[in-house]
Formats: sequence, structure tokens, C-alpha cells
Amino acid sequence: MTTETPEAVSTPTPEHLAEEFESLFGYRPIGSFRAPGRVNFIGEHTDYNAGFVLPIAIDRAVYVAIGRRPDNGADGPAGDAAERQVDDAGNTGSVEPPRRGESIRIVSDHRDDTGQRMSGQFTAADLVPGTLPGWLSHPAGVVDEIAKTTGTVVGGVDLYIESTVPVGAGLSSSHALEVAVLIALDEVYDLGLDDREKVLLTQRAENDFVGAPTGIVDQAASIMTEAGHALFLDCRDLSARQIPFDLDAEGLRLLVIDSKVSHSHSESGYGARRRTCEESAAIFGVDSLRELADDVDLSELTEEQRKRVRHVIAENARVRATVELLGDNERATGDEHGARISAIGDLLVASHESLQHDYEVSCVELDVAVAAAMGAGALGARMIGGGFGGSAIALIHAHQVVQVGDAVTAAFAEHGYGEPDIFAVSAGRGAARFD
Ligand code: GAF
Repeated sequence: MTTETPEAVSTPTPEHLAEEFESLFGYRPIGSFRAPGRVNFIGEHTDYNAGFVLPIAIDRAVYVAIGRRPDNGADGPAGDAAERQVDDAGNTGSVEPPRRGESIRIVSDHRDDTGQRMSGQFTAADLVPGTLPGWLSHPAGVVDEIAKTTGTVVGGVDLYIESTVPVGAGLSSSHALEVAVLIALDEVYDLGLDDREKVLLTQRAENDFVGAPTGIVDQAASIMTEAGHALFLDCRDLSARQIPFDLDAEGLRLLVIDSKVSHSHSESGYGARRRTCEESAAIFGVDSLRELADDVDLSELTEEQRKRVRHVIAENARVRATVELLGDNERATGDEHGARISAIGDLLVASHESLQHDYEVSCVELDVAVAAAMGAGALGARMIGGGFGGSAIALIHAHQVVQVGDAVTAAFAEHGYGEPDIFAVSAGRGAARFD
């Protein structure tokens, strides 16, 4: 099995990032910045319904080293130096010299199929939504939104990116990339954005430039969460409370089970769920499903609408209940403590069942992961994120790491699925300068 502790992931140092940056671009960066991925402990598909979420920032992150080209990127010494340095580093062709003075160059440590570092270059003034491929659209969306929101036109900068957030695992690697790029540019350009503005800006980058109709939980988790805490966020107005979340101190662990599958309908399925929620809210004449009472009469809805709304209302209640149980936990001792942890586990399972049967965003691999983890003694388990693939989490006692990991891996093998990646996460700190 592939169970790892968080320490097993090698975290880059600021000096390493600076050296890589210098070897690629031929000059020292101004600094580096770090934005974590997230695990949403509970509160799924509630964010775009103006509801409640309870994510943690995990101890895996996207790192960005940033520099302003000495000659502002015009053809000349810095461009030539960059090209020469790239040749010396044996990465010929991975970094283009800057095409125009105001261009933004980005190089990632991820490699493409030919073994070259993934890289790209664009100019703020030329950005058009939907024209940049894949991962590059995320930083480009941030640059575009900075221009629209603050009037600052970013240009003449280089960025080098490393990440310890697995891509495609549903741990919000692309939102972490957007946040890392934003906080780097915020400092370099002295944009003076507060946390709330950063959250909303990265959400608009995702919605309007990348074209994904996502909510706000992922960006908020990365930006607003304090180390050792979960973020109890009201997505209606972004008011938040930091909830102590120190699983180690409780003798517990939170496992991520990356199913390594992503089903093709994930994007269309997400958009369809969101539309159904909005249509249902309109039937009740409210702005969002958040406004509905827990016992609202759903009889005038279609069967599909009823199921979606039932999930959202119940999930909001589960988030509030989890927060109460976590708060009470601080005071609880002995049996009482055990009962509260077990009640939290039950809420996780109820969340999964609701996502599986009412919201219908789970998939067989995630259902198998949850069932196998529970069968091996987990306190609770559920799928996380948008669904249709990605990861599940399992809340377990510290001594169960191997037992639960082995059971899930064995269940995947029995079903003929590929081997999942399983690792423990803890509540890390939110995005910040890294040196
Ligand atoms: C994805 C989205 F990006 C979030 O905004 C949220 O809606 C989540 O799915 C489901 O809770 O991660």
C-alpha cells in the first residue's frame, strides 16, 4: 500500500526555489509564496448555495517563486541570459525568451510527456477567456482579474512553480495555484488586497476566465485558514470562525484516499447540480437554498430537485452539528470524548450517503473506498470535493493507519481498480509568503 505520513512528502525550501528560478531565468527572484490545497472536512456542494463549509488547509501546497525581469523583459541581456542559463541547466527549450516586454513567463516543475518542464507565456492585454490550455488558464485568469479589479496590468514578471498537491486528486491543486500566484502578485505590485478580496478575485478568475462554475470553499480554505484549525465559513457573507482541529492531540488521523479516477462527466455533472439548485431556489422565490428552513415542504419540486435540495439542507445542518461537536470536544473527557468523535464520524458517513444517493455525485470507486475504510474500523469516511472521482477521506484512530490503508487498497484490487494513493493530512497554515 502507499500510505505515507505528511513528512514523507518532500517540501521545497525557499533557497531551492530561488536556485531553480535563477537557473531558469538568469536572475534572483524577489521571493517565494506558498498556498495550500484543502480537504473539506464536511459541507459539500453547499458553498454555491450560500451555505456552510468546514475545510482545513492541508500540509501540501503550491509554491511560487516570482521575479521582475531586470530589463522588464525587453529583448536584450536578461532575455539572452535566461536562454543561456536554461541551456546550461540542460533544459533547452523549456523556457522561451520573453516575446514582449510585458509578457509573463511561467515554468512548472511538472514535466510533459516528452520530459520537458511545463511552461508558457502570455501577455495581460491579450488574454481572452477560453484560449489558454489547461493549467495555464488558472494563473492567466488571476492576471486578468487583477487588471479588471484593480486596474493593475501585470507584466515583465517570471514565475517558477512547484507543487506537493497531487493534481486531479480533488485536493484543489488548481485553486491553490491561483492563490499562490495572486499572493505573489499582490506583494510584488502592492495591490493591498484583503483576504476577502483575494477569495473573491480567485473565484472570479475560476468562474469568468477558466470557465468553471465553482463555489468559494477551496479558495477560502487556502487563504483564510489558520494552522491547526478548520475554517467554519458562512459562504453567504464569508464570515468565518477558526475551529481548533488538532487530530494528533486527539490520537486521531485523517486519511486522504486518492482514487486516481476522474470520470468524464465531472464538469457537466457539477454544472447541472448547480443549475438544479438555482432553479429550485427560484421556485421558492429565494436567492439561495440557504434561505430554506430545515423542514420546508418540498412537495412542489420534481423528484430530482427534491433530492438535491434535501442534500443541501441536511448538509448545512451536518456542518453546524460537526462544529458544535468539535467545540464541545475541547471540554470533553473519557467516554464523552469518544462519543463525540464517534458522532462526528457518523456525520461524515451521513454526508457520504447523501452525496451518493441524493446529490448523486459519488462514483463506485469512492463508494468502495468509504465502505472499505468503514469495514476496517474507521470512525467515519466520505467522498470530498466536486465528486465523480478524486478523493475520499477517512477519520481514524492513529493506530489504524496501516489497517485502514491496507483494507482500502485490497478492496480496490478486488474490484479491479487501479491502486489508490493513501496518505495522512493535518490542518496546515493558510497561504503566505514562504521565506
Ligand atoms: C469543487 C468546487 F470547486 C467547490 O467550490 C465546491 O463546490 C466543491 O466542489 C463541492 O463542495 O471543489
